[in-house]
Amino acid sequence: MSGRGENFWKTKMTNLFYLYDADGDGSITPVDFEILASKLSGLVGQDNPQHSEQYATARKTLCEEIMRADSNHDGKVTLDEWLEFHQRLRDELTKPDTDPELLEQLCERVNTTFKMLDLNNDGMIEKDEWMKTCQFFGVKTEAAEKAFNQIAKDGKLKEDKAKKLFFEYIKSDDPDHISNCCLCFL
Ligand SMILES: [Ca+2]
Ligand SMILES: [Ca+2]
Repeated sequence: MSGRGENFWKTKMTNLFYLYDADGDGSITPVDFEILASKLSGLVGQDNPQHSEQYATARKTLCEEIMRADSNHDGKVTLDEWLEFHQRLRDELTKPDTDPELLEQLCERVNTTFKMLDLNNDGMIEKDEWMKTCQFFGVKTEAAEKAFNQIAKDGKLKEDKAKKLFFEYIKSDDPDHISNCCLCFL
């Protein structure tokens, strides 16, 4: 892998780390998920109790999946642990015989984030949900719109497509790869 691509990948994963570190204390802990989830739920709207319950479950699952990166089990994911964890994921995804258990975990993670955005449960993310989330994560409107038009079909992003993009995102060290616009559901 070239030095430039490697740097790009590392920067990308570092930025993702800081998105999850919602309280800005330099590590990812379960507290960060509470903060993120409550901010996000305010954004997409939480008007019915069934949604709130699904949301709480999704938050818990996502937290468990991400906390797998805590290799020394001290309850915190540091940036080093985070980078090591994703490096391992990337290596596995690049192999022709990816470890099925790991693949299952990754699917769980992307399904969960997807569901958090898909509040009406129709298996798709619509443009307004996408735009709001992008805005929340500081993606510029123009970039968010362009990205959505590239990855969505008939104005909707489907779950299977999101999964593929997510796997590409973990692997890709190419700044121009389309998956790099998908930051907001990772
Ligand atoms: Ca934190
Ligand atoms: Ca740790």
